[in-house]
Amino acid sequence: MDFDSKSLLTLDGSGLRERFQRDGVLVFPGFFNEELSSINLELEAHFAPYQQAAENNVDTNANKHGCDVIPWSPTEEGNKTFIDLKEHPRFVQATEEVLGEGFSAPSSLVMFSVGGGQGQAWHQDCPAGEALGFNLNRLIYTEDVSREDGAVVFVPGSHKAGRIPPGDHQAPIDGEIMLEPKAGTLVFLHGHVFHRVTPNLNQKPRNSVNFRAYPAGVDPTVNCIGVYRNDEVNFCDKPKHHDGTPAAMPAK
Ligand SMILES: O=C(O)CCC(=O)C(=O)O
Repeated sequence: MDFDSKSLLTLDGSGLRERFQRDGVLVFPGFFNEELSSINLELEAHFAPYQQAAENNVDTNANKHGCDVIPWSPTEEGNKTFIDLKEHPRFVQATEEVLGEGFSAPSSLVMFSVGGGQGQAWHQDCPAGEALGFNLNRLIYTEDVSREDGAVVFVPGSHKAGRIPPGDHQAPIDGEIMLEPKAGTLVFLHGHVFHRVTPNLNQKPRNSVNFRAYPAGVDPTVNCIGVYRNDEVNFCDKPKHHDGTPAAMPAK
């Protein structure tokens, strides 16, 4: 299966939708270009203190052991660069082609990890099942991401396979594709697709920008429960801090 082809950019709306329904994944290399430098400046400014703290081994809330993803919601803070990115006309159009009219995208989530992070264990962003609906991850990579930085791995078609089976957090699953996205790549990833991020093997920080979107009528609270191979995590009770192993469910 070809997940790194520019041809996706030339598919018409119905082609995109059909391909998304089949695979649960669309990869658009080079979707963003001239926007990248200003986004990277914003990211650098926001995350510099965290990076500095990590380099100096300072134990802050943000880089506590077992917390290697530091989240940021820039549009909620009124950050103009990220608001413009979210409203980028081709980006909105591609989303509409895949999800249909009336989709919502209430939030933004930048995930930053300092070097040496554990990546993210296999998961689905919400419980599989037609009734609840799903989120669409709209992931933007603003810098080249290599295998050593933390590749994103997904199993095409697994959004139709029900709950992710039990197993090891990073053990390969049949049919998985490992993507090392280049700067400017946009990935549309169905929230039920099995996916993970491989551990960061170097000291280079890694980030991804995610503007999650929901088909009309789907409540964003579908994302409250993250589904891991051996566990579930209630992110509405607990902030999304991945450390490669799921946090325990709060006692009922
Ligand atoms: O950072 C990435 O590449 C993927 C993020 C992800 O898995 C998620 O937001 O659920």
